[in-house]
Amino acid sequence: MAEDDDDLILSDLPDEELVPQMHDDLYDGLKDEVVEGVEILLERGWTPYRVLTEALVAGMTIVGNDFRDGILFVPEVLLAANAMKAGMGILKPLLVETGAPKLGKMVIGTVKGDIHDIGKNLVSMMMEGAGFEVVDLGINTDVDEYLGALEKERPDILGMSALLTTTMPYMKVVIDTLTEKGLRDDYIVLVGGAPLNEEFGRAIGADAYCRDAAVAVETAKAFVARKHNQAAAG
Ligand code: B1M
Repeated sequence: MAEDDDDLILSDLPDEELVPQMHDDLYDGLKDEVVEGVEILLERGWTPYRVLTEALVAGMTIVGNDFRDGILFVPEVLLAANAMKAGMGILKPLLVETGAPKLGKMVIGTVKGDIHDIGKNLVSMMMEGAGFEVVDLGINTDVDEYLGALEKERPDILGMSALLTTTMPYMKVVIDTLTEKGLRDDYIVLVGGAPLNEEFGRAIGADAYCRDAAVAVETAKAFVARKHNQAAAG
């Protein structure tokens, strides 16, 4: 951004100027400034979730739009993503702070061929914050890695993330493999990622498509409660 911003003292800005400034700083990949902005908002009493959605996710949406429109390119987007991750790093311990008993367990990973992990990380954070235990397999996860983790961890939920139209069909490969092995009904399968929708979720045989991290938490809670009720009744 412009050199005039060099002298900008973020803590002097009121919230309504600080947040757009943080969007600019995220856009410019200014990690330290994004972290500082996050800390200032927290000190001002913002909830971690509000900082996450209004300052970070909203800023990343602007980055995404300009990436789509050919205004930003991969190196710039990587810098923005790193700044976003640094900000999320501050929020994570606050979002996952919970003394509540575990509601259930989820194994999650971004599918094979796909290295986008910001959304998945956000879902993991929010799920942990809501009281789920999360085992994160990372990016570029192939079917054997998913199956190995399911066998080892015995989670209630399998979560898959994909951000590319070319990688989202891999979710079906994983679900079909579970079906072939007679394991499909052992897990609640939740999928998400920007190019997906409900229809796609249904078509590949997932239990639900989750539009965002908050929906993922609500959906997970509802399915796990249903599973426990069925187990109690059966
Ligand atoms: Co990429 N990229 N990217 N990228 N990138 C997109 C996805 C794209 C839409 C940009 C665009 O053109 N507008 C486009 C895909 C087009 C398409 O497939 N139709 C694209 C492309 C093309 C590419 C490359 C191919 C570019 C290239 O190399 N030419 C390449 C692919 C590399 C690969 O994966 N093999 C690539 C690379 C990258 C970077 C490395 C630079 C970086 C990723 C850094 C990282 O993740 N560590 C990057 C980024 C940052 C983006 C955008 C700009 C932002 C994604 C993001 O983090 N969003 C993205 C544009 C966009 O999405 N508008 C784009 C913020 C995040 C909070 O949202 O991930 O949607 P999201 O997650 C949400 C929900 O979707 C949901 O909850 C989350 C939180 O609310 N959700 C789940 C997600 N996963 C879930 C799982 C669940 C539940 C909910 O399980 C239960």
